[in-house]
Amino acid sequence: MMNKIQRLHLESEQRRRFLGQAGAIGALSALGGGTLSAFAADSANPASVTLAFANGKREMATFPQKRPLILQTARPPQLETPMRVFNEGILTPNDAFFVRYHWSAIPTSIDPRTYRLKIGGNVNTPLALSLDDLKAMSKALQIIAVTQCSGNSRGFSMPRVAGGQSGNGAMGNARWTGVPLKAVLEKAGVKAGSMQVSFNGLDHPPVGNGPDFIKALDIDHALDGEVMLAWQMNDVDLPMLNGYPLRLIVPGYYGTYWVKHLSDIEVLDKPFSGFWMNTAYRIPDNDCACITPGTTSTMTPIRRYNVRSFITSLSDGEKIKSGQSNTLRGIAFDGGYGITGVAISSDGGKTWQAAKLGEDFGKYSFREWTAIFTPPQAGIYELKVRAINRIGQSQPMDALWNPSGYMRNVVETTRVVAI
Ligand SMILES: Nc1nc2c(c(=O)[nH]1)N[C@H]1C(S)=C(S)[C@@H](COP(=O)(O)O)O[C@H]1N2
Ligand SMILES: [Mo]
Repeated sequence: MMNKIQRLHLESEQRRRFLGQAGAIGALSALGGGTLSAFAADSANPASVTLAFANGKREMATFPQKRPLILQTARPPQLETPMRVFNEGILTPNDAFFVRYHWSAIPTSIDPRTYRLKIGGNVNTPLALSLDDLKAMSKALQIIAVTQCSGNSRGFSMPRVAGGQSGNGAMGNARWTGVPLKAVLEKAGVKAGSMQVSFNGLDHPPVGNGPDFIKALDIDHALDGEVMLAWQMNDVDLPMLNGYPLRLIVPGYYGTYWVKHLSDIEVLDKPFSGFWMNTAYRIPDNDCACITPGTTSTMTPIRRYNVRSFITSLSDGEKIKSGQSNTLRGIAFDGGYGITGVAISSDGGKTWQAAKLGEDFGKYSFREWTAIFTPPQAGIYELKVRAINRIGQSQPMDALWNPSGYMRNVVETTRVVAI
């Protein structure tokens, strides 16, 4: 355990690093309500947490506009949401929403008056749109959708793989407000023969050092009316670390496509070619996106989420009373077909009981579920949760494996002790 002085030192160290990155003196004021205050460690706000895999100890750290979150790296900021947050409600609060970046040169201050979104390439009329232009363009679109990092839960991969060793908290669910990407592309006039659209943000690699983070979508996907440009998250401006002032929302698709601080859109008359599509974020090109460790496969870009579900009301090792009924609660989601069923087992998967689904906030949202569990006698119970979606996709009982630790969606197990 760290003592209070060490903790404060760690925080001020992180604060210095974060604010020092772009040398942005104005960062504090630009971040407005951002809180940089130290926090006191107690059981609700521990100074560190231990994720349930080897070397899983992580400090909690406070970044601008964020409550203490699980620290993966400080430079660039990579923060994970503690699982108990997902039990507080179906929308993940902005100050608890996870953060992921690839390069440390991230913007810490952006002037909304001079910010412009450029649209160019294979279009009739290249555009440079202000935030006001965007807001005036079409009726605002709202959608509740999950963002999940491809490598969420990577730390549980066996055999272990390289990359950020995340627990299950590199995901979140928010209400996004913006305009359909389609409206912007139509305003620019997409020329015949266009194949893909690429997206770049204001962050960049350290000078002369590595490929800029740019992602691409097929033209039909970009024009589907659901992919959107959002300036609000849960009804307020995007937090800086989640992409202020504008980010791409790609419902049902892994977070890697949700480009933050979006600044350049380019329509392409041929497939995009770049590191973050051609080399990184690729999965085995088969139905399970999986291979046997030690073998190889042809690879394809990662796309939609598979089905996942979690118990959020109890954590591993928690004690409950035998003979008393407990309401188990949790969340489930998928890549946009919609969750149609959730089942619970209290005997390690031998028998299952249907859970009750909560309110439907749309096919891209977390879906709440509840189930009653009464442990008949004292002992250890292996609780398992498994969801199924509209097209019959579910979760494997044994974890699937791929070399990047992407798309983990094994049936989760929570062991509780009835006393
Ligand atoms: N500009 C920019 N956008 C980005 C990234 C990035 O490094 N730079 N990372 C992507 C990845 S891999 C993920 S998982 C999501 C995370 O979104 P969040 O930080 O808002 O949680 O942002 C995506 N958008
Ligand atoms: Mo990611």
